[in-house]
Amino acid sequence: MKPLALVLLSLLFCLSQAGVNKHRPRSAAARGQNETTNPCKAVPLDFVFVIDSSRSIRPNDYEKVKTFIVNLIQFLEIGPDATRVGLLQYGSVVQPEFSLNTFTSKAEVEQAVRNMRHLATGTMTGLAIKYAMETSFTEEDGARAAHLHIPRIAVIVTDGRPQDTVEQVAAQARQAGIQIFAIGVGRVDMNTLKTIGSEPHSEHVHLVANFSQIETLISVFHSKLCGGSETCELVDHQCQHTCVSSPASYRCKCREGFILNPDGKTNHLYSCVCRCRAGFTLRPDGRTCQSESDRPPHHGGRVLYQMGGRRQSVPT
Ligand SMILES: *[C@@H]1O[C@H](CO)[C@@H](O)[C@H](O)[C@H]1NC(C)=O
Ligand SMILES: CC(=O)N[C@H]1CO[C@H](CO)[C@@H](O)[C@@H]1O
Repeated sequence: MKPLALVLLSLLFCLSQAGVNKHRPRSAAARGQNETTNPCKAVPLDFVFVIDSSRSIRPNDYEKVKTFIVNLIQFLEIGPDATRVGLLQYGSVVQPEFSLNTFTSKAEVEQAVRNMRHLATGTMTGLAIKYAMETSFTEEDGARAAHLHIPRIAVIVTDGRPQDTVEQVAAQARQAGIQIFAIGVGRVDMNTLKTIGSEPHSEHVHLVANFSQIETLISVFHSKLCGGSETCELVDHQCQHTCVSSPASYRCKCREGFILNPDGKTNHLYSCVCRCRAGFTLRPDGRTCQSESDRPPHHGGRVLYQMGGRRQSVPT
C-alpha cells in the first residue's frame, strides 16, 4: 500500500541519517541546532520522563542518564504549542521534578535536568507509573485535552527489579492512551520490561548492557519521533480500518463501501459500517444493507445486500 511504503521510506531515510550521525559525532549543541531546525517533522507531544533514581545507580551512571535525557530532548521542538516535557524521578517515593506546563523552552528543561539530585533510595516503579498516569498526564498538570489527540508518551528508564507490582498499573496507563517506552539498563528482567512497555515491544522495549550504552538508543528515538513518524503511529488511534495523519491530529477513514459509524465508537473502536445506497438501510450488524421495500423471500435462502446495496444471496 502506498502510505505504508511512504512511511517505510521515510523511516529508512531517518535510519540512514542516524547512521551518518553515528559515524560523524558532533557536540550536543551542534546537533541541537541542526535537528530542531532541520530533519525533525515536529509533531507536538506530551512527553514525560519517568526516571529510576534508586540506590543501585552509581553517581556517574546517574549523570549518564541526565546526558541521555538532554540529548533526547535536542530533537524535540519544545514549547507550549509544540512538545511539552515533564519529568519525575522515583526511588521509595515519587519525586516530580517538573510538569508538562512548568517550562516553555528547551533551555529551561535542560537546566532542570542538569540540576536533578539522585534520590538513592528504593525502586517503586509501579508507584511512579501510577503517578504519571493519574497526575502527570492530567490537564491540571499541563497535558493537553484528550480530544486533541496529542500523543502522550512516557519514557521509563530503570536499572532494576521493581519493589512493587507494575503489570496492572502499566496496562491501565497504556489503556488510558499513554504510549510507554521501557528502557532497561543492566540486569533488568526483560519480562518485567515487557509488562511495562507498549506494543510492539520491538519498538518500545529496549535493554542495554550498561549506562554507557544508553546513548545508542538516541538514534532509536530519533527515528521514532522525527521524520518517519506521523500522528497515527504515535497514538493508539483506535480506527477500525485506516488512520490518516494530519499535523498534530488524525482522522479515521473507512475502506470503500463503508462509512464511519455515525454513532461513534463501538468496542473502543471508531468502527466502519456499510454505506447503503438510497432505498437501503443498514442492518443492525453494521455490515449488510437491507432494501426498505423488500420483503423477506418466501422460499429458502436469505437475501442480503452488501457493500453499498449489491444484492447477494446466501443459502440457508
Ligand atoms: C558497556 O557494555 C558494552 C557492551 O556490552 C561494553 O563493550 C562496555 O565495555 C561496557 N562499558 C562499561 C563501562 O562497563
Ligand atoms: C541545516 C543546518 O542548520 N545546518 C547546520 C548544522 O550544523 C552545522 C554546524 O553547527 C552548521 O554549519 C550547519 O549550517
